[in-house]
Amino acid sequence: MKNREVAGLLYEMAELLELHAENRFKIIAFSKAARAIESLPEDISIVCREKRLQSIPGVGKAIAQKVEEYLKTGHILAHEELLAKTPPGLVKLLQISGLGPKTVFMLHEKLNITNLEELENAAKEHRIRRLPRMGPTRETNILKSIERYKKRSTRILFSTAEPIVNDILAYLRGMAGLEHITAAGSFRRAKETVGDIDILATAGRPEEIVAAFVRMPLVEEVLAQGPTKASVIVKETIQVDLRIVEHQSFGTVLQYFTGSKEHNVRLRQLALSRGYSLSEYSLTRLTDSRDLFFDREEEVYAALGLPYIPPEMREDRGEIEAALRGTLPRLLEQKDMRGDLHVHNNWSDGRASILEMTQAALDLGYEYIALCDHSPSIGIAGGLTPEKLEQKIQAIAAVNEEMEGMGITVLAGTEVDIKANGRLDYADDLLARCDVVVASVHMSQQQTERAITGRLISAMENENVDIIGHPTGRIIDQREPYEVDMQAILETAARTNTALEINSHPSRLDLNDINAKAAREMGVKISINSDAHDAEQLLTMKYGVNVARRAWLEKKDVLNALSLKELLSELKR
Ligand code: DGT
Ligand code: CA
Ligand code: CA
Ligand code: ZN
Repeated sequence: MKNREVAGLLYEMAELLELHAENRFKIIAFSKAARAIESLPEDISIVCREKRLQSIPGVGKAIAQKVEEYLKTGHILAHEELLAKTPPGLVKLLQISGLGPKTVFMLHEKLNITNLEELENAAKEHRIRRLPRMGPTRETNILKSIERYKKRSTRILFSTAEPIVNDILAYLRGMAGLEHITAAGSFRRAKETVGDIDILATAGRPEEIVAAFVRMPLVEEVLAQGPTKASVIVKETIQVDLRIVEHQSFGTVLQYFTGSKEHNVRLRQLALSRGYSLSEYSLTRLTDSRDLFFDREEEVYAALGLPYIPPEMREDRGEIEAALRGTLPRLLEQKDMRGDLHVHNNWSDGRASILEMTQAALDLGYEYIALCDHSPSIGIAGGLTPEKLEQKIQAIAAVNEEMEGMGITVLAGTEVDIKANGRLDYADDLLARCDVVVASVHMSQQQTERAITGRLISAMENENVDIIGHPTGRIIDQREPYEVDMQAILETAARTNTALEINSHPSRLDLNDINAKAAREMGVKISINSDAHDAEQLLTMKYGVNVARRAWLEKKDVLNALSLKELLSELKR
């Protein structure tokens, strides 16, 4: 199928037209048509042969002719003419905020600037300020925008976006006339990182909400503002898009802007196969073009004959098929968590005492908490000598006596290091006396895939090891996962009944959603642990629960969603 190819070409035409300051409507027409063709469920060549191109929504006569030209000759003359008069790096410059098509073209004509680097050099050498309508201020602003653009290309952690979203929603909820408001996009799907923040609302007087939004104290720059939408920058680099939409379409709009794009493409194909065309505005019956409007998202799925699919699952990873078969999982929820099996305390590098951590766990409604200190080879983290670990086991017994009847049990744990040679950092008889053993790789992460995989496998084969901590070692944006044969790890975990951790530290989230989903499919248990070093960090559990939901995990798949009694019989000892 050439659908993607054709769509790509039309998107490019839209960008080129923008650069040459062509008519807005023409530009919008090209990107609309591109989007429609991209998600078309049938082969564009067949549609063309059967002279049905103009039945595709958004494809008019002029664009249909260009598509036909491409399919017949392999090129579009108008596209080649546009390309011929446009240096390749120029299109990208449109993404620098404050640079419109006219300015970009002028910079090209007067200074022969063709890409970002040349633009930056010209600004630094003060060649831009001498141009008509420019001056020193605009030159400085261009430099600032370039800096921001460079930073903006990186995504932000979910946990960074979360307080921003909460602040914005709380702020706008205080406005008169506001009805619904919710975050959409990757944030609503609880992805580990988000590119930008999307917010949708309905309101009686949209202009007033948009005006309040761009004037919020945290807004640093307004990128665009219209009667029903605006885009702003907060915290230097984070883009937030607000759209105020029609009340009657809120269900379809929320569905559309929650994404993912891949899920939406599949859903629209399903709609077509059932005789409907699904857009952000409505579900249109193809036989009589009648629009059905939904103000609730559940109704959109129901109208297509599907149960509600939770946002975290909307990645086209089989959720639509599962929904059709009626086999969607009942996703784990935060309130299902009964304890935390990997937290630290001040016996090693933690900041709170055993008692403080236990009290905090009790306040969260947990039934148990496992206090895991590092082992000796992690010297910098104050790893416990074997003697110290013995003492800690006794101290925990004393705490349990003290907490008798309070409804919480403290488990004596350890996060034992898996050494470079694959051995564990404590003797087996000592490990056997712990209630919970988490084994993790910390040192020699540069080893080959074979070596690291071997270390993890031998740790899992030790009957004292209950959980593998942060199994791939990745830290988002800072450290790549170590080389590891995940398939072999999952097979061994299943065979030895060892749980794998979803470490809920917001920069770790290790296992990630994809690996955790594969683990579930192989019957491997998951333990979601905060790895908290103080009481407050216990609250990061929710980020691990997000990953678990994106991995389709149910309560029964998660070790620490079990009651204490069930947990103790599940653990190997
Ligand atoms: P992000 O921001 O990169 O983390 O990811 P999203 O998923 O939030 O993407 P974004 O902000 O570009 O758009 C929000 C949603 O809008 C997206 O998940 C699906 C929908 N959407 C946006 N553009 C398109 C498109 O070209 N085609 C389709 N089918 N859906 C789109
Ligand atoms: Ca987004
Ligand atoms: Ca967006
Ligand atoms: Zn740890």
